[in-house]
Amino acid sequence: MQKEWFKNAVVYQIYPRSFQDSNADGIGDLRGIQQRLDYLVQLGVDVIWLNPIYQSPDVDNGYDISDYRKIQPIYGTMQDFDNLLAAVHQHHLKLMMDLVVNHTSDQHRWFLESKQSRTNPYADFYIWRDPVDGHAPNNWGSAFSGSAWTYVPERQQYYLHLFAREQPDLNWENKKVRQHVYEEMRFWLDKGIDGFRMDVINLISKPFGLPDAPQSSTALYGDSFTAVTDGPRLNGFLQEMNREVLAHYDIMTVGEMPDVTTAAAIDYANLNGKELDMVFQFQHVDLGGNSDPRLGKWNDEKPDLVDLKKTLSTWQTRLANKAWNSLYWNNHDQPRAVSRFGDDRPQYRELSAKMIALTLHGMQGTPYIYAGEEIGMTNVNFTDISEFEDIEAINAFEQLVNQEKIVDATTMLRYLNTRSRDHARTPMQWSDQLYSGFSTVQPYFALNQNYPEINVEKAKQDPNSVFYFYQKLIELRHQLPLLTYGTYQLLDPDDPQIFAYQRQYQNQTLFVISNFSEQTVRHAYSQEQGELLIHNYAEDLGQTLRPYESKMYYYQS
Ligand code: TEU
Ligand code: CA
Repeated sequence: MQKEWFKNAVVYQIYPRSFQDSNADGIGDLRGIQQRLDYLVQLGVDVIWLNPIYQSPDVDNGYDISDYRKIQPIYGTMQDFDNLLAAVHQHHLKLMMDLVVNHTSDQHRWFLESKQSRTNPYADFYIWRDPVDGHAPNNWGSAFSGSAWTYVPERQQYYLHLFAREQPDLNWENKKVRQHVYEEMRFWLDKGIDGFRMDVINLISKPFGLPDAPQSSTALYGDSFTAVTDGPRLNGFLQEMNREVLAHYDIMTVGEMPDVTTAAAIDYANLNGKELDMVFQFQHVDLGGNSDPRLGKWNDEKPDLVDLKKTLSTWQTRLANKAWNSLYWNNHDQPRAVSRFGDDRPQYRELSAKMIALTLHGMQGTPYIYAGEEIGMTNVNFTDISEFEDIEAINAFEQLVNQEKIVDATTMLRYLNTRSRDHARTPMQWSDQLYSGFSTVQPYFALNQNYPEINVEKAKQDPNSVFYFYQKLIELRHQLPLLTYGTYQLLDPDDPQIFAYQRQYQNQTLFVISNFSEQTVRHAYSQEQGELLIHNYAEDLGQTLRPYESKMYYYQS
């Protein structure tokens, strides 16, 4: 019997270092998470996804793992982990861990040995190539700026790193690498965890021959993601991983896949259960761009609503009955949902946070809530590059402003204030106490200074808060099979202000109608016999939608 529980589950993503500090060192930890499980039960979520908590030099906040079987000491001990897992299960929750196996840390013992010579047992665990004309083997660039190749004199060769030089890519063509990875996975699965989120898993199969990537005339390097995404052996690797590991456990899997298309996702998240349960696609979060390709994701544009409607609807309709969608607005790599897709000005923040929540949670797929999204936490307004903590932002500023001089500092700060990952890493806002109840000492990273107004304690005292709206949406997903199994049809695709769609299942129909604008608009979707299930204003005026108003009607014929 094909497991189905992931189709009804709602996932809550916790960025451990920013969630709850329990030992007054200003850094979130495992015991802190355990203290907050009752809160998650009250919200109503089913699964917790933890970003990496393994031993790491923290070059990329834990996405550079130096030992897959040790807990990063700042988060606690393996006993703390075992206690947390037991407590999660006692609260009838599930725990999904982050699997980072496209690369390791350069401090991992496999790499420390691999780089010593061309003949040691780990020599072929990474992607080593001879120089070409004294230079890097091809034109690939790193996602964190600079070349994707670093030279090691001991071997007189370069090694590949699609991310930081401290994150060498594993050689998945080597069967020993795959077997070692499967062993690390079994170590955690045998402890009883309930699934894996798989980091950039569609990058693990590199194109044969490592050919040059497409390179715009003005860019310093080629776009390695374009060259590497969905490589020739990816299906084979995922099917082998499924046969050898995943299929032996009742778990949930989600593959993070930058640049993945619907066609590829239908393969990787196929309902036949032979690969992964679902993928994280990026097409909606990558909307908005600029004329200069050298700037990549850095711009200050809001996504266009018509583009957003078409992108999300395409994923709904093309995967229907073939594969399963994940549903998300943000995560630890994205700016805060209400700032990016809503309107975080005080007069509209809560309304638009509820509106975007309803819009997403009415769709087919597994919803993911990023810690703080459920109380409408917002982006910060950083004023200087020294306030940023993330390697991606710091390196991009250095390369684009100081080295290539493509953009001035003020403009780049505006772009970073729109898209930087740092916005997702400010500590969780629990109360209006000093340090927002996150810690009793200065947190490792800046708190958003609006925490006295935006925090869990305040949200719990307001029946119309974003928190209770999320709680109701989660409850509806658990109650209405239509939300899980219903068909999806976008309505009025070209309307520039309203996002409206219809779900149908047996004799039931659901309408979701959201006004993404600050104008009052009229709509004509409601029918007399419809029941208003959830609504982000106090009262329903029927045929009009006030600024950022959203409603969900339910009909049984
Ligand atoms: O992210 C991969 C990824 O594509 C994002 O980093 C993307 O490049 C950008 O940040 C968002 O547009 C995963 C992890 O989620 C991220 O935190 C890690 O930094 C990265 O892989 C390397 O492990
Ligand atoms: Ca701590």
